[in-house]
Amino acid sequence: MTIQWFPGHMLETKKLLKHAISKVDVILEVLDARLPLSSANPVLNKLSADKFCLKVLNKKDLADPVRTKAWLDYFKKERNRSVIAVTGSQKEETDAVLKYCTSRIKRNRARKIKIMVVGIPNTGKSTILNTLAGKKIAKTGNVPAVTRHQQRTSLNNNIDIYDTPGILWPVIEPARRASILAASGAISDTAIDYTDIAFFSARFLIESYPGLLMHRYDFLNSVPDDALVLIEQIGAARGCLKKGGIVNIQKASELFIRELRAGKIGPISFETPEDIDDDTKTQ
Ligand SMILES: Nc1nc2c(ncn2[C@@H]2O[C@H](COP(=O)(O)OP(=O)(O)OP(=O)(O)O)[C@@H](O)[C@H]2O)c(=O)[nH]1
Ligand SMILES: [Mg+2]
Repeated sequence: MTIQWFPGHMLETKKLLKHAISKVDVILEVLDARLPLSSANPVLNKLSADKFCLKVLNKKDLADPVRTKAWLDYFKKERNRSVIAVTGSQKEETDAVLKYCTSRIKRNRARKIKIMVVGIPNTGKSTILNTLAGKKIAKTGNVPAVTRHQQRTSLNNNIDIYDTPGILWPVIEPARRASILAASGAISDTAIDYTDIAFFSARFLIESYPGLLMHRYDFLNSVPDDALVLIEQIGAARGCLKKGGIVNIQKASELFIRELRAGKIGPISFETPEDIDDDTKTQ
């Protein structure tokens, strides 16, 4: 499966960023802590290559803490990059992000510090901005592509922060990456097939987090080997049925993905730093 979802405002934003990035002091690249590899936009990486970039692993509360720690250790080794993990609604944590940014810049009081927040859709860029500002300035929402235009906000301490629309790239491949992005909620509903994503996610959870599945779905006698069987059992237990008592796989898939995205199955991460060198995982 590849995904193609590149609406016009993303192309516009990409063009804007090409010029705007050179004028800012720091880039905050907001990644999804559950998928720090797949949520890193190669286009943004290229555009920000010469700038100091702080990678913010957001949605820490939804991610596997052991894997997040491994990612923090991994990213700390990158040149011109630093990393921090946060929950976007937590003021103390986002303030730490700001403090880190300002500590990296030689301050000239006459000039405002410019920070630009970038990333793929739905990683929590606008949420972080709102938490930093202490009020709801930017619209947020649990669907991708909520922000459609760049927005500047002046914070108290002589800092201007720019929120930008989440952007992807024209063709998302390989299949594993497309599936992980879709499972996380970064891709529009119009471009994905919920049953495909649910089967992918079920296979992943059976392999990597069987204990969480048993805990959440306590009606299971054991974790099935097969993704279809798992989705069927969840659908049956949760009343996702068609006429005649047959499980409605589409409905069961949607329910499963909703629960996964909301963290109801537990804190999970799709990727570890080892995946970077593991070609077989990107097929
Ligand atoms: N659990 C959890 N949810 C978060 C966190 N940060 C943001 N969210 C939720 O994630 C969803 C997307 O947040 P936004 O701030 O709109 O994301 P965005 O990156 O601005 O998205 P676009 O504007 O579409 O690019 C919203 O439902 C937020 O409430 C977090 O740290 N933890
Ligand atoms: Mg936004």
